[in-house]
Amino acid sequence: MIDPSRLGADALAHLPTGVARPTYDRTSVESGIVHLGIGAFHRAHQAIYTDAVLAAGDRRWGILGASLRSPETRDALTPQDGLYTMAVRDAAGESLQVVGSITRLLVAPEDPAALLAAMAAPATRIVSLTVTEKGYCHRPATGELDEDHPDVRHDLAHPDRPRSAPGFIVEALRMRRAAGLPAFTALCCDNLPHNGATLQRVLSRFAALRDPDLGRYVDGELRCPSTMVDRIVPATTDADRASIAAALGCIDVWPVVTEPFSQWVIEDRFSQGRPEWDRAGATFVSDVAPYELAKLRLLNGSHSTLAYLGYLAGHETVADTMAAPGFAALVRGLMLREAAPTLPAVPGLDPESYAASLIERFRNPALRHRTWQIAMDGSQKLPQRLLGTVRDRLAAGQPIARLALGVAGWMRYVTGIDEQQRPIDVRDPLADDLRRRTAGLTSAEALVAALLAVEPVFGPDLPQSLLFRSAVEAALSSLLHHGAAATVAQTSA
Ligand code: CS2
Repeated sequence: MIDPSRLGADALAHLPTGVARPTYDRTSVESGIVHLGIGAFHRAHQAIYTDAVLAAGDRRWGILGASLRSPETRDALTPQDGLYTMAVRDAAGESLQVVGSITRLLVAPEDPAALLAAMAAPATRIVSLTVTEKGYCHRPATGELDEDHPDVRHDLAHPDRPRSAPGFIVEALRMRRAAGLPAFTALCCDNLPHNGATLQRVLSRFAALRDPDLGRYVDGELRCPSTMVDRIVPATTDADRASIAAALGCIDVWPVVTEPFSQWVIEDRFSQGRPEWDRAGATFVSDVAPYELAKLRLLNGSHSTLAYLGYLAGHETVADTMAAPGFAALVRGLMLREAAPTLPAVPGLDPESYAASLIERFRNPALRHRTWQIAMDGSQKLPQRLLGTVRDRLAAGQPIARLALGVAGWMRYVTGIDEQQRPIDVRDPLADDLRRRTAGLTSAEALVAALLAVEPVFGPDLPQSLLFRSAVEAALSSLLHHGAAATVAQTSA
């Protein structure tokens, strides 16, 4: 039964003229891409580039989206024929676009066989992923498969009913091989270091644990190009739903909100062809590494630092945090004085203007990007965002004061108690372990000792560095005694 008040194929013709909408016949679209993890980031990034490719006439690249965890997105978008709205916002205002590139949605836990069938289908040429850093079942400090991960153990024991992304991908590859079909390309679109190589390593090892011959096949036949993905996409709020419904004249249960800026750099290494995403603004290169490193260390390193210290200082959003004394200077210093000197040259990227554009993006008053949202999964994010930079600075005998303050902010945050003695809702795969390790500890020395011992985060080397330990202890001591706002306000630019 069509709900006239709800966004859907029938509502497209009635939308206000200013709202962009799909101009192509969606019924002629083939699903050439299966995407794992249809969260807001994917829907404001890859799905937008792909929508433009479909509009340009290549109908092979529709997206079949699958959630590996919850049915929410499927439940929201399926009654809307897969359509949803992207709101692009900045100080100048808002523009709306209804997006048509996602043509079907599945929920893996409900029907793993249906997802495997879609991934093993002849038309499927690319399997892409945004499953967040923790969705790869790897050890963040080393990038190796975590063979003790409960989902890995489950999927090795039940290969035809996987739970994890590695489990689904390897089983689908086995099915394609058995059917005489070529391997698809596996395209990681998450903020992992060397994300293509990390995915390849995880999949090859998982396959080898299942069957050494399958391991050799995955190693030899599967291509996992690396990518650098960039767009700030806060979680959608009810206020967003209400304002967008008012602008559309109908209800979209799950729109996405984002900024004007978008970047996608992709290693051009696909086994069965790929969409011309470059015609929609993406960049194909032979080596993504310099772009990825710059983005992870400058943008994401600053984001995590702002998230922990901003949250502790009582700021709900990144824009609020940037308006408070010392925070803009702190991240400018972290980017230009500490991170940028560790980067190789990046074609077309000047660190000064890149840092200035990031500061403008962080300041965007129209985006309510919560510090709490970015603070999630720090144990999975810190290695590539701050600790890699720390290692390079220590190796070069260079100071690390601002990086150490970012790490100390995370340590203070994962104690789970804020500066008003209220509990913090710490979301992290290691949250229970981190809380156990810090329970009852009050001194900077004791907290640093307890948390540096978390090897999946800090590895075997950083706990041995007296320079690192003392820098983090000094920063944490200031946070404990003076609070985040005062500590940041007195940090030099
Ligand atoms: C953020 C990223 O939540 C987070 O961890 O730092 O999602 C960030 O917004 C994107 O990487 C920007 O491209």
